[in-house]
Amino acid sequence: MKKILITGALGQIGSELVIKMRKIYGMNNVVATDIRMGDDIQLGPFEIVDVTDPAAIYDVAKKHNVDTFIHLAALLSATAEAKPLLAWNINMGGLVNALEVARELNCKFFTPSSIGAFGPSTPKINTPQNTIQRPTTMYGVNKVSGELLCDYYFNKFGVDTRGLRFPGLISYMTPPGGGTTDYSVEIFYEAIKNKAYTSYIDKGTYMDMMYMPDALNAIVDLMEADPTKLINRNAYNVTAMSFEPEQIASEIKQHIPEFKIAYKVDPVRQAIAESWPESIDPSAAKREWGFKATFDLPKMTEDMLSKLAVTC
Ligand code: VAH
Repeated sequence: MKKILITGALGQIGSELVIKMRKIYGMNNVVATDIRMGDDIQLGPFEIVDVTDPAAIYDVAKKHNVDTFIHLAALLSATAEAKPLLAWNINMGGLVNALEVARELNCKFFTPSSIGAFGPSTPKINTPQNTIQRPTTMYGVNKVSGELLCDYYFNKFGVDTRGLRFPGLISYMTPPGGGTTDYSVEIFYEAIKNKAYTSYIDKGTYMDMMYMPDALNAIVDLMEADPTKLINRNAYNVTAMSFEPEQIASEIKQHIPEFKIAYKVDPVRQAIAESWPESIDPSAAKREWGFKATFDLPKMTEDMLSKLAVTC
């Protein structure tokens, strides 16, 4: 029976992944951990863990006898750019601590990379699985380093490491925090509440995006995949759509005709967005483990607005 430990369990991905994995593998077989106490997530095993404390991670993983380690705890791009040294300590210190525990306890291991692992010199359209990676943000440096560190732990120590380069993730259950792509979530909440949104990302700025249900399925499918088929194991490009603010606004207007978008560009997050690809190529993920996204922009917009209309 799988016994899974998830760090960053109160974050945008973690809070939904805990629920999904508990439905699949059993309530008591998924141990949620974060730096602070959660609330309803405590329906199952929950532990406070500071990922920069290697003993804390080891003790919890040993106590619960986990065999699968999902490491999500990290600072996202905008926060990392504001606090680069803290980001290095958490994103890299936490990752190496988690990898060491996975090595010592022989755990299968997952951690996400990001389209942030690419930089201005990366081909922007249909970005290949293997290409130039010279990111200009601390978050990007963390993600490229993380990909290479996970490759190292696989090649040197035989740790079964796996990872995905996520695009911006959109969810109605947990608001994002500190990301550059957060506008694509905020716009839905504001559309419901105020029928208007002021975007900090400029019109015409394309970024890859994916609806959270597709992201969660991708994690489960990759972790269940046949390891002999995994060539790019730690950094699969995955995406469902690429859009710019005017396009998501136009889709929302199909449901809320009076919705209005305005712009007050944040130069820091705009510069980060412009350093990333416009659209990445997910063909390696499709070929090696059958990646498939099911939500495009119209289908996601309809689902987001209908779900938020109930919760907001
Ligand atoms: C961020 N949501 O904006 C994250 C993600 C591709 C973007 O890594 O930092």
